Order: sequence, then C-alpha cells, then structure tokens
Amino acid sequence: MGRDLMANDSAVDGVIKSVDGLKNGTYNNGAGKPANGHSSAKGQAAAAKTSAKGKKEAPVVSEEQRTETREWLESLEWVLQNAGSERVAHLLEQLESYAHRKGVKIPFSANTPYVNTIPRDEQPEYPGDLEIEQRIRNIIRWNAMAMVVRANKESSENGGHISTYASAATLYEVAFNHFFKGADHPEGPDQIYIQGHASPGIYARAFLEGRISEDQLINFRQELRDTPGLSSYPHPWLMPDFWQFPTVSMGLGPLMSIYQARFNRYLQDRKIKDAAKSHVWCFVGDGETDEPETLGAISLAAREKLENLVWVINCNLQRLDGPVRGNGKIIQELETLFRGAGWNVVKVLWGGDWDELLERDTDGVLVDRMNEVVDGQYQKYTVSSGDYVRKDFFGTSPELLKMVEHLSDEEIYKIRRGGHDPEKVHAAFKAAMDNTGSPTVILAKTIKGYGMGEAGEGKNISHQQKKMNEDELRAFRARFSIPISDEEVSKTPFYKPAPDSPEMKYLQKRREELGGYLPKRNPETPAFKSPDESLFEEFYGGSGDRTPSTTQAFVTILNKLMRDKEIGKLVVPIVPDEARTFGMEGLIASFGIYSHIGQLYEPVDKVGLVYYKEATDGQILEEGINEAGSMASFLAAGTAYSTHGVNMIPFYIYYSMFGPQRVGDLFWLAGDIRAKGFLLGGTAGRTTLAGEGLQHQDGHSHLAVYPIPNCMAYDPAYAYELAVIIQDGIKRMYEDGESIFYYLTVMNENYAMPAMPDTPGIKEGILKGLYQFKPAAKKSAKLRAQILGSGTILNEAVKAQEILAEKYNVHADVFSTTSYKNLYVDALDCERWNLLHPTEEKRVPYVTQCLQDGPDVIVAASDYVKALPESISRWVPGEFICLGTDGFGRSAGRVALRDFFEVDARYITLATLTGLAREGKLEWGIVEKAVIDLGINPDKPNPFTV
Ligand SMILES: Cc1ncc(C[n+]2csc(CCOP(=O)(O)OP(=O)(O)O)c2C)c(N)n1
Ligand SMILES: [Mg+2]
Repeated sequence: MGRDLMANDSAVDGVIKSVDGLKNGTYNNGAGKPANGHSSAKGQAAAAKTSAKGKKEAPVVSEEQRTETREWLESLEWVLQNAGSERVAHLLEQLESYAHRKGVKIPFSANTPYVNTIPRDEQPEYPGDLEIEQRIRNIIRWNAMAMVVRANKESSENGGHISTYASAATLYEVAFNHFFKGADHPEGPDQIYIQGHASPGIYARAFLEGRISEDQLINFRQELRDTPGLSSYPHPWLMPDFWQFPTVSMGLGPLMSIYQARFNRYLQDRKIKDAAKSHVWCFVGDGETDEPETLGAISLAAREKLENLVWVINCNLQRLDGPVRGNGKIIQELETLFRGAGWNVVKVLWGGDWDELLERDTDGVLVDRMNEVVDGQYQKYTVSSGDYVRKDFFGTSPELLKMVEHLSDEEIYKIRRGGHDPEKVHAAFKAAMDNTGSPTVILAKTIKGYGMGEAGEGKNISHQQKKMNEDELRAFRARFSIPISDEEVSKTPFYKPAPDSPEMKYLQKRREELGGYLPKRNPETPAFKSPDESLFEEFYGGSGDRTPSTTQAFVTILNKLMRDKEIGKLVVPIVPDEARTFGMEGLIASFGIYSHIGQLYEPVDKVGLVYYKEATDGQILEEGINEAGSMASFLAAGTAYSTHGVNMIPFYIYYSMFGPQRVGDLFWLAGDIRAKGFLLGGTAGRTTLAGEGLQHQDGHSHLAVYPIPNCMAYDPAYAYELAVIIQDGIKRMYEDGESIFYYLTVMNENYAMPAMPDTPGIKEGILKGLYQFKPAAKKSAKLRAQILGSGTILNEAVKAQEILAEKYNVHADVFSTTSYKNLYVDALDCERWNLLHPTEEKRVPYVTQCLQDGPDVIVAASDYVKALPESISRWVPGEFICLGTDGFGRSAGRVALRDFFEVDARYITLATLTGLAREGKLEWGIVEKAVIDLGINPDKPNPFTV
C-alpha cells in the first residue's frame, strides 16, 4: 500500500503540475511520474491526447475550468490518500461508465507512457553475479560475431548474421542463467523458440558449454565438409539432437508457440502428461510482428489464459531494410495490440541509468519527450555522439538540459536501453513467471548490432553486416573486454576460458541447476505397439450395398482408432470448423471438443444424442476457421513424441484446397521439425467437389507436396486402400520411428467400396503407389492397353475399361495409382543409382516393373493436374497419355465437370484408342468416329485457358 500510495502520489502530483502548465498555454500530456505501473489509465488517456492532437492544438482553458480540474484532482487525491488506489480505480470506472451512458466520447488508448512497466522500487534483486554474467555474455558475443566473420572471410557466400544476436544477447543470457528449464528440471522442460537469425549466439553458448566443437564453429554454414558444420538456422532436420523448433520463416515460430502452450495444457487436462509447469518462451523480432501469422493468434492465447506462454519481442526498432516504424513507435503499437487482446504487457525500455533521470522528472517533461520521439529518431541517437543526443533529445527544453548537465557526452552516449540491462530484463522475466491468468509479452527495447560500433550498430545495413575490419574488431574486443592480443585479433580467434575458470564454472552450474542444456531435442520415438490388424480388417471386405465416401471411411477408421484401448487416447483429431462437412458430429458428441474450462452453457442441440460437446478432457481440437492455427496444433501434437515423450497421433482434416496452397510453409516446416501424423485433405479433387467452384476445387495440392522429402502423399480411391495406408503409416512413424508424415486426400463422392482384391502383394502395391486393381477380362485380345486411375477417377477408369471392351474390343488392365509421388521418388532414386554405377546391373523403377510386361499403350487419369502422371512418364514403358484437371474450377455437377476437364470414362476411352492408333494398331478413322460416338465436342475450349 505504502509504495502504491507514493507512486500514485507522484503521479497525481505530475498531473496537477501539468494542469498548472495550462496557464502557460501548453497542454502537458500529464503522463505523470513514469516509474509507475499503476498510473497507466491516467497516463494513457493523457498521452493519447498529446499524440492524437499534438502540442500545437492545445485547447484554450479558462481560469474557471482550471479551478474545476484542480478540485476534481484534489478530491481524487483525497480518496487516494484515505481509501487507496483500488477505490480510485473503482471511482474512475464508475465515472467513465456514467460518461459513456451520457454520450460522452472518451478517447481510447491502450497505451501506457513510454517507460518501463516495472518501476525501480518494484524491481527484484538480481539473483546472480552480474559481473561474471557480463563476462560470459561478452565472450558469447565475441564468439558469435567471430563465427560469422570467419565464415565470411573464407567466402562471402556463407552469410550469417551478427546484429540480431548482438541486440538480443542480454535477453537470452538472463534467461539461460535464471529461467530456461532443461530436460532434467523437476518441473519439466521449457520449450524455447529462438529467433532464427540469433543462432550464432546460441551456438556460441553451446560452444562454451562444451556441446559444440571449435571445428563446428569454424564450419558454421558449411554443413557438407568432412568435419560437419552447423546449420544456418534452427533446423531439427539438420541437427536433430539440438534444435527443436524451426523459426526462421518468420511468423511461424510465434504462431507455433501459442499452440504449443495450448497443447501443453491439453496434455495436462487430458491427464496424458504433466506439462503444467513448463513454460513456452518465444523470442520474436519486432519486424517479425508484421507477419500476419505472428499476431494472428494472440487473442487465442489470451482467451485460453495461457499463463505458461512468454513472448520476448526484441524491439531493436529495425528490420532488414531499415526501421520497423521510423515514423512511429513499434513498442507502443504492440502494447496496444497485446493489451487489447488481453495479454500481460511488460515494457522494458530504459536501463538503470535512466532511473535517476526519471526520478528527477517530477513534472513529466522527460516522459513527454520520450513519448514524442519516434523510432527513426531513436535509431539516429544510436549512431550519433552524446553531443548530438544532448542537443536533439534533451535540447528541446531547459529542464531536460538541466537534467543531464552533470553527464559528459560520453556518459550520455552510454546510457543503456532496457533490453541491455540484465536487471531490468530479469525483473520482466520474473514478472512473467509470477503472472497468472494471461500470457505475457515482454517488449524489450534494444539496439540492433549492439557493440558492433562503426561496423553496424544501429545502422540500416546492420542486419546484413557479416564482415568487420581490423579496427572494428579491435573496438569490439575493447568494448567487451575480450582477452585477445593485438596480434591475434585480426584472426578473430574463438575464445574459451579454461574449464576451471570462474566463468565456465558459473555457466555450467547455472545450467545444471536449471535442469541441463538448451536447446536440446530428443530424437527418440518412445516405444510403441501398433494397433492390431483386426482393427482395419472391416475395411478390407468392401461396403456391400452401402455407398460411403472415402471421407466416411476415414471417419470410421478414426472412430475405431479413438476407441482402441491402447492407442485411443493418443489420437488427436484436429478440425478447422469443418467437422460437419466431414460427418464428424458423432465424434464430437462421443469424445468432446477440448476446452480448458469445459462447457459453461447448455448446447442448443443437447436434446439429441449428437450434440456440440465441449469438455475439459475433450479430445478433439476444434480450431475454428483457422488452417494456420490448426497446422500449428498438428505440429505441437506431431512432435509431442520428442517434446514430451508421448506418441500423440494427430489427424488434421480440412478442406483440401486450404492445405499446402494456403499454409504450405507450415507443411514444409512439418518436414523440417520431423512431425508425425496424418494430414487429410477432405472434399478433395477438382471435379469431385461439385458445386463449390474455383476457390474450393483442389486439383494441385498433391503437386504442392512433391518437394517435401518426408511427406508421404496418397490419393486413395477405396476404403481398403485408406485402411492399409493408415495402418502402415502408424507403424512406420511410431513403431519404426521414421521421421515422416502423411498427406492423404479423401473425397465426398459416394460409391460402393469394393473388397480388397486378393492379388498377392496388393498391400505392398498400395503402399508403393501402384497395383493392378482390375485386370482385363481377355488378356489374349489383340488390342490391349493399361489404364491408371487415382482417387474417384479410378471409377471412370473402370467404366472406360467396360466401354473399350464392349464397343472397341480393346481389353485394358486397370491399375490404381495411390501415389504418383512415391512412383516418382522411387524412379528418381533408381535413375540416380544407375547414373552413379554405370557398369552395374541397372535398377528398374517400380512403375516400370509394374507396367513393362503389359500392353504398351498406357493412359493415366486423375482428379489432379496432368503434371502428376507426367512426372513418371519417362519410366512408363510405352505410349503414355495423361489426363488431368489443369485449369480453374467451375461450379457444376460432377458429370459436367469431368466433361469440362476431360477426365471422364469417355476421354479415357478416347485417349486409349489414340494410343493404339499412334502405335499403328488401330485406324485413325476409328478414333475420329469415336470422338463423335462418345459425344465429345472436339472444338470445346481448352479448360486450362478458360
Ligand atoms: C517469412 C520471412 N520473410 C522474410 C525473411 C527474411 N528476413 C530474415 S530476418 C529479416 C529481418 C528481421 O527483422 P526483425 O524481425 O526485426 O529481427 P531482428 O533481426 O531485428 O531482431 C528478414 C526480412 C524471413 N526469414 N522469413
Ligand atoms: Mg528488429
């Protein structure tokens, strides 16, 4: 109480003074004494007035009004003194509400003044040895810089970044020494999302810890040497024991961190893993906040009250090209957004050197000045001398100049920003740990390229500066007191104190006490036993009279998996507001949608059996219309085997058009992060999804996942194919521990699901991507062909087989191509081997093996672009004609669409006859007549161009 009172006391004092200021015709913004977290409401409103109107538009105030203001303030002061700040807050709320009701327009601002949220007198004592930590930090700074400079001395091709870590070193080091919990911590490990461009600093620390060798540092960004190097950025694919989370595609780290924190809660609430004490830390660039992905989910974090989530936004005011908000203030802008969303916002703007100045700022002139200077100008101060800062910043008023008259220019130049002051940073981190009921964001003001001096401190070129000349190296060495001799300095040697030095002992002890080194990734998949074959057998028998879609088949498989005694609880169904589209209402009622707070209302459909159920132990993640967020949930669940040691099995089903085409970078990241699980593109296919038209009809997602090496992509036609693929997928990912994930398309077209043919090796064929589904009735016929169909278009292939036999005496074998990608990857692999082993027996691609003994006219059709079958054309032995759905979709029925895109049975028939004619086995006249007989308009426009 005492402290609050004092703080408020001064604040009101400031306001009274600013009222006094009105006499001079100036409108003081009355931000009050700055070091006061509690006076924010007053400060905000007043500050907004200043920024919204500017000083020149000061209202004219009469003597009477001034007296009135003073009386109000004195009354408030009386209440404050006699009843305390809570009472004041209540009265102000009441006044505001009353004014609203009476139609008074009150300007809104979510901003507090441009000062630290935590005042000096609330700053906790620093728990460590500041001096030794500074020495450690300096060494890490040096080594981080040295690894980039050395890599670029060798070749400027190598690249790398110095300035990001230089600005963030204190933020990371305070956390490494006092907050980040490692794997052996009794409260469980934290998950740390590190800014990708700060990786040199993280490697430099790991070097001191003894986890990374000098050779590795030398080979930073040279991963292909005999002695392996270090990956440019955090990539679990490349350093599976080290990096946990890829972050360098900016925006994805922040997004993932929110869903990671929520997933930790999910595991906790479902009693799968005690993850309540783990914190998720995400380090974000201020420029990175321009990415929609960065800020897009912040309201979810607040809504879910993720107090286990901490963001540290490194506000060095710069991005790659220049200032983030030259003409404004990124920190104030972010404060508004985060406070508006419901986060706990902690601003760390000014280092301890400012405290004394701020305390002398009884009439708020300094805070006014801090409020009014824009970021571009703050950046200018970074690169300017103390003399310039004195004139430009403090020179706007005699009071300000007086405030710093006892400081030399050098001292003024050295006044630190908050993000470089470990005590301020520690106070903010501790406040985040102590905060309950909301996530915390720390807005830390720093200098980009801190310590780089002339080479790039605060310059617009800082981000890309990778070189330092000898003078600059000397200056860096001197600034951070690195014990390297004059002779050595130009060689930029790495510096590592002896293992028994106080620095090394301190560093090791801190990590030991906090549960071990970080970042550290566990590459192991916990032991797992795949579900029994019997779970999938029902799907091998065919659907009889029923005509389910593959989507329905999938939902049935999912249901069975979820009910399995062993693995049921590990299954994580994820939907972005499409559960009804896919017929998953039953699952919602049975398993519930996960909600940390359960269900606080009576669902409107509760009268029936199938209702919208939310529950604390709900199993389904219903993400709303949010494919990027759903992917982030998929990633959190799909990496739980490593992050939490539990084999969670995510099945994320969504509209297939909104998969890799929309959130492709997260698909790519799923590969890098070694996520496991199943992505299901529902309502798939360009002609299968009738009615929905151009923006919904997906004919290209399969092509979009081609480049992801560990993404297994399948376009199954029948329930048994789906069952075989899912069964094998679970085994490969969780029992065999392969770092792969699955993309499967499922459709909403209803047709009878045939029984799995009893051809030997059929399961292997399904998995490899191609098998003979329906051989020709007359194998000995003169006119023969092979037809490849995928997804629902396999049914058209079967129809074409019948037309060809009945009308043209052509007997075709029909194959199901479940995965063009698999065929392509296998063929490339064979070809590569053959290239490298010219004299050895040639390897024959699987697709060639399947087709080479059959007829040499081969037609392929799918609901996807022609590029898929074309991708294997080189290895198809014979005359190969590909049909596909290239072009923009249309709203129409399936029959019309398949005519439009030329993929129905008639076109497959025509293509087969054409192949035979090309081979000289059929007269061209017959083909010409077939065009007419089949009812095909030869002059219809090309669907690709209309
Ligand atoms: C999605 C994406 N777009 C662009 C980039 C290229 N890029 C890398 S760092 C950077 C600037 C980073 O600025 P900021 O977020 O402020 O981080 P700082 O280095 O200043 O801490 C840019 C544009 C990227 N990595 N990812
Ligand atoms: Mg920045």
